[in-house]
Amino acid sequence: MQAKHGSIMEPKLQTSEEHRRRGNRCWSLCKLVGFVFLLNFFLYFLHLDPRPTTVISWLHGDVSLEPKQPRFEQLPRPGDPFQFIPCTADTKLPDLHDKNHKRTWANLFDPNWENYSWGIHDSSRPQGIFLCGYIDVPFDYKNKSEERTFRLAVTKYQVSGLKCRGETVSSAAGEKSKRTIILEPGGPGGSGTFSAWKTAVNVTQRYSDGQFDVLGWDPRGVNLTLPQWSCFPSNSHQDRWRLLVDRLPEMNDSPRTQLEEADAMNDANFRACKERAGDIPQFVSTALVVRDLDQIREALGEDELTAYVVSYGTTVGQTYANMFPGKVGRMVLDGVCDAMEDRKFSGFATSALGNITDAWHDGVLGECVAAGPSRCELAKPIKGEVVTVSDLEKRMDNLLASLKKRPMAAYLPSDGPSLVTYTDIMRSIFTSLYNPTRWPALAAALADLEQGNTTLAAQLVALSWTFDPENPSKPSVPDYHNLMAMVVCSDGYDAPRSSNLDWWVDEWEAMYAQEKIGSSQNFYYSFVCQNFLKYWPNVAEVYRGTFNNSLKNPVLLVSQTHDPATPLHNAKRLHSEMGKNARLVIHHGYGHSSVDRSDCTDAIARNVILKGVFPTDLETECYANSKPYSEDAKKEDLVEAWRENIQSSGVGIR
Ligand SMILES: *[C@@H]1O[C@H](CO)[C@@H](O)[C@H](O)[C@H]1NC(C)=O
Ligand SMILES: *[C@@H]1O[C@H](CO)[C@@H](O)[C@H](O)[C@H]1NC(C)=O
Ligand SMILES: *[C@@H]1O[C@H](CO)[C@@H](O)[C@H](O)[C@H]1NC(C)=O
Ligand SMILES: *[C@@H]1O[C@H](CO)[C@@H](O)[C@H](O)[C@H]1NC(C)=O
Ligand SMILES: *[C@@H]1O[C@H](CO)[C@@H](O)[C@H](O)[C@H]1NC(C)=O
Ligand SMILES: *[C@@H]1O[C@H](CO)[C@@H](O)[C@H](O)[C@H]1NC(C)=O
Ligand SMILES: CC(=O)N[C@H]1CO[C@H](CO)[C@@H](O)[C@@H]1O
Repeated sequence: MQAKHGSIMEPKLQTSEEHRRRGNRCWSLCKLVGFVFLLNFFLYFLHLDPRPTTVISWLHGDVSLEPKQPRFEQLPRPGDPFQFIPCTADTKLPDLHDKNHKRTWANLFDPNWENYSWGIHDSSRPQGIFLCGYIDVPFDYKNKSEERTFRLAVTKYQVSGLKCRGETVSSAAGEKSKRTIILEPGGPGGSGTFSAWKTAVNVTQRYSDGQFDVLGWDPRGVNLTLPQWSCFPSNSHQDRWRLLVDRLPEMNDSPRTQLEEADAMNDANFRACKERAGDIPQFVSTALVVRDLDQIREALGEDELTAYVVSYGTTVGQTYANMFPGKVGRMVLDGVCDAMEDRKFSGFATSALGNITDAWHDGVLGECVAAGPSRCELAKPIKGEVVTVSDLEKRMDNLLASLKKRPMAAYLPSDGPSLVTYTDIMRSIFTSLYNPTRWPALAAALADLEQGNTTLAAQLVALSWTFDPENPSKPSVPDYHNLMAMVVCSDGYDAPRSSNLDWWVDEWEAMYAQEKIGSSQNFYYSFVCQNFLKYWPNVAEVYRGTFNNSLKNPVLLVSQTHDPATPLHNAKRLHSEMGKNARLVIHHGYGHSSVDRSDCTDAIARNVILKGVFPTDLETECYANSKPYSEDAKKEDLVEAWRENIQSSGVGIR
């Protein structure tokens, strides 16, 4: 097991100009307080000593008494369970073995406000600030003799900003909001702190008119939370391993031979995790994450949970709602999983299959033809003939079949020799289905490949590697692929299964017959679990109750019609069990979760989070604001858009 610290701080969100504005606000506020104070002195003085020179010297004194810098309150506040301090580039969680961790952490407080990260400035309200903190939770809530703890990294965007020292005028500054929107970005393996940095300013505006704080945490085994581990010594080892394993079963004339190899590799992979992480993977199941979430709610001092959870986060959300029905406040579950599926051995993999094809066919190809050649490269007429969806589908089948037979050579100035393989392109297509902003790039790359130009495809594929040649010594980050496997395998640890590989070959064949784009990739997510119990037989806790408990408040389910990961029928199944304890928004749009924005969906979610008002109808239909491929884009921008999308979506099959 290795303990490595990453920096908590994201790049500054804000220009120094904006810093200064906020600084000046506090500064002028402090000046005002100081001035009133001094005015009293001044009047007092006039009585005692009317000599003007003295008065002037006191007024000069006024100026020099004023702080040269705005001075914000010292943090952490005593008794704060999260020990929140303003995040700076130096805030790193204290080591788990540090007996004086609170003092170590408090010493990281930096009085220089220019090092803080402020949110967007809005003249009508104080400027928000990013605060960093942590909370310790037990490995196992049910085993009192288990003394180990996780130290969960927490990042909060506090909309009221910070209090100035001695400030009495605006007492709301620096106070927490009435409710806090807690984020769970999914995965499993998605980083909530990262999500808070990326989305909190947007989330509080979108769902609470900027009124509620937003908090993200890194669940067990994720990103900055301690202990950290990785099954690989470095990012380059992780990439090398992926190169070895990255062959889909259909690549081999005998899928069975491919699965034999994959099974041996999964075994080797988990063996490495066991050596490096020990028994920790027994303590990362969803039920434990749910208990952690309740600790966070409790530590916030809020009676009810307010949350915006996405994808696998909805598994956490629905499990939370049924483990803590009396604590359900205002919860929005976006991109709905069906946690019941996860109790089946390959449930995690199979539920989305039908809709992956729809997303590819109706979405990437169909919307391309609808948008036309000026916006989608694949729609360019061939030999003067207008492109139809069925032509396009045939062309893509041919391209994929040809790549399956033989990869295409490529060259990138940055990497030297490159290759575009069938597996690379299948992965690129599948992951693109998650967000239509990637489709113009995908379409351009596929169109170029058809013409024999591999450059753009190679550029996009290269973005998926974790090794950074510019920064070769960059340490290994906790690898979310393995964390995801550990959570999925824990949640379904007791599902009936066969250890006979023939059973798995049949399983794969049935999936592949149903669907060609995502089935093999999804299949591998379940197949790894074949080797899980060999290394971690004692999963600490799972939730095996039903999902029909009576909740204090209903939850809002938001589910998409063309979601490649969490299909609408998941949400409908869950809704049929939850009944009046849930409301469903059927969001007509592309991509995974409501990335394809809809003002209608947003308004409903805002009513829930800001006002606690739920739709009266059990089901509501909403439509995305716009269609994919709606903007013209240059090729260079396409690569950039792809990179940004990879970085901002972070991780996750779901
Ligand atoms: C904080 O600010 C000071 C002064 O501007 C600077 O010297 C220091 O490097 C900053 N620290 C961080 C962590 O940015
Ligand atoms: C409880 O924790 C202790 C200490 O790690 C361990 O020895 C014991 O096996 C655990 N008991 C159960 C039931 O998991
Ligand atoms: C971990 O979180 C930090 C910020 O909290 C972020 O900068 C970094 O990208 C995250 N890393 C991963 C692998 O999610
Ligand atoms: C949030 O971000 C989305 C796109 O990322 C944007 O369309 C929307 O306007 C933003 N909302 C707010 C309130 O900032
Ligand atoms: C291939 O595509 C790249 C990037 O899209 C472009 O810069 C290059 O000119 C193309 N090469 C040929 C031979 O058309
Ligand atoms: C929940 O569903 C189960 C069957 O799945 C049923 O036995 C139980 O009575 C239901 N509970 C509630 C509160 O409706
Ligand atoms: C939009 C769409 O075609 N959705 C399909 C998703 O998959 C289910 C079956 O798994 C179909 O019933 C839906 O029509």
